[in-house]
Amino acid sequence: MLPGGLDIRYLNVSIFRLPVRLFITKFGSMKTQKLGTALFLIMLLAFISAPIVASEHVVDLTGDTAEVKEVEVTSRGLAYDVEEIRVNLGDTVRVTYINGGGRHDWVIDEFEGAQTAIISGGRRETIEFVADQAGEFEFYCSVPGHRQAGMFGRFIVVE
Ligand SMILES: [Cu+2]
Repeated sequence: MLPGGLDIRYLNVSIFRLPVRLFITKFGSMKTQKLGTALFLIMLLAFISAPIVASEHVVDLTGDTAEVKEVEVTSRGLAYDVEEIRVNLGDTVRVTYINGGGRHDWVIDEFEGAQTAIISGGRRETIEFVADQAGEFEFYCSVPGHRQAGMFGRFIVVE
């Protein structure tokens, strides 16, 4: 997903389809048609592989045996570099939020203490909380408009 909820796959379709169609219709000879087909296949491959290239950054701590589960989350612009964090029910989780620029925080509503202050770019803050309920939650930036712009991720507590 891109900021604003735009899916990169749909973006690729619209970017690639039009030039391919123009290319194929503009040049009618066999040679260019073959070239057009090859070009189309190359672009189709790019379209198919795009979701793999843009794979999510998941931090899975469910197999981590440390007493405190530690994770670093950095933001660049209006996005965190981590899209999903997985822990076990009852885990003590230590999150270090590193602000890559702008004014942001890192918050989960459902867990006590799962909230940094709003900090400036270049600063970091470490918080600790207990993941005392199972389920899928969302971490996000509470600065108005940022969550809507894509500054959020999943926090999954496995029972
Ligand atoms: Cu923010």
